[in-house]
Amino acid sequence: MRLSRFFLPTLKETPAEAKIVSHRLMLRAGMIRQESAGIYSWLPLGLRVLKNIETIIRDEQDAAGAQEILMPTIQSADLWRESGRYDDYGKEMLRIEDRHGRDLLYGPTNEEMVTSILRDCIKSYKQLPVNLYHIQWKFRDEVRPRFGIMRCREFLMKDAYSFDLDLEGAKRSYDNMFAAYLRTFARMGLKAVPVRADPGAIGGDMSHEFHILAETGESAIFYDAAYDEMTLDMDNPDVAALQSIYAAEEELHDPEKCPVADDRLKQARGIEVGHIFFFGTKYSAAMGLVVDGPGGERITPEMGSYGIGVSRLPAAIIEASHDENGIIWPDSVAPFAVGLVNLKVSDEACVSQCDDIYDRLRDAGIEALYDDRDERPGAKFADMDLIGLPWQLVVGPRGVAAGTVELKRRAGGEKEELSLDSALEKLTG
Ligand code: P5A
Repeated sequence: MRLSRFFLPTLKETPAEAKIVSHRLMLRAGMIRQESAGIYSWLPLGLRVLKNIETIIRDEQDAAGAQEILMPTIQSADLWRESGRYDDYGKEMLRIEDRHGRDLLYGPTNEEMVTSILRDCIKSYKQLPVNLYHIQWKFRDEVRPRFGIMRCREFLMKDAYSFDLDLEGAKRSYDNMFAAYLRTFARMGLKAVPVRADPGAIGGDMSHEFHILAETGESAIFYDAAYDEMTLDMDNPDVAALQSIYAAEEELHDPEKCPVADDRLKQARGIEVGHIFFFGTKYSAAMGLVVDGPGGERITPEMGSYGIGVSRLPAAIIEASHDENGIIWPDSVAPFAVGLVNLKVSDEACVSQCDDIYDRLRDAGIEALYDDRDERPGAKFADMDLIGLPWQLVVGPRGVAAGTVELKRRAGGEKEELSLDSALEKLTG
């Protein structure tokens, strides 16, 4: 993509309303735009990151055996009357009336809907276990939307729902998602801390939140130093060992009853990027989801649900990975792999060299953002640092004469003068 054609409305000034660094950088880098309180448009640079994050999540959900579906954003109030949550959910639910006077709502979550799908579509124990997920927009009329897309009203969630025949199977499904979450966040360059949490409006008696440590995190978490000392094999994380380590979100942490000695107890701020729940038959029983067992007995499936804050993740990643000049994207989610910078667009040799590199990168399957604008080098470097692409490949008249290019790694800032072939090799390797 040529930067001269790319819709990238960067801001020079730091927007006054943005209180935390991820919000400031996302606005300055032209990733998002606020439409109304807690409601955002995603501009091309931001959407590319969001899509990459979605892809990693989808990949790990599929690998864990969950199957993708797509449920609507608008739901019927009657479904929620069946579970009893229509009245319980309160003001966070956006309620809508259609032209026929029927009560609808913009879904804040989908436990009821997915339970009704299973109720209508399965009859036998042979059709279980099953885990269905979707990646869909949600609406929660938060009292205080803040920090940009971190806590907003309209947000993208990955939500999965598991159905099992017995408690043992349900715990296996829970642990399976637990492990998938650790892998998912690790692939985004994030170390997530799983902590016991309060299930709140979703219900049930066991839940874990996954937190990214950051000063600006909205939650306080407490955990045993053993977690930091543990080496985790992300391909096959030891879920039982992890769950046995004390770790709790503020509301569940009771200093009186905490089994960890003071000098071993860590306190930190965290951004909640995922939350998983085990709630047994709360929805299946209330909504009459039953299957026939092997001996003709009626079985009410045990359920769990598993959420990831997809649209919160770009902000969480930025909180964890930035410097004073801007964002530092991990390779796996970066909007482009490399920024190709032409320092002098009035120089024919530079232009033809850059055009050639641009074609070769494309042929090698590497996505580049090609800064072909007629701007000062300082402005080009500042923009590249701001938008945080993992590599910068810089072409100027001196290098062209010497047969070299400069390759800079955004994280760490190391620069190397290399022949074009070695630079390309480094990028493709
Ligand atoms: C789990 C999946 C649920 O809704 N039902 C389906 C369960 N869980 S949750 O904890 O309430 O939300 C899951 C994740 O969504 C993100 N999230 C938000 N992101 C941005 N703005 C919000 N207002 C918001 N609310 C929740 C969080 O990452 C949360 O862990």
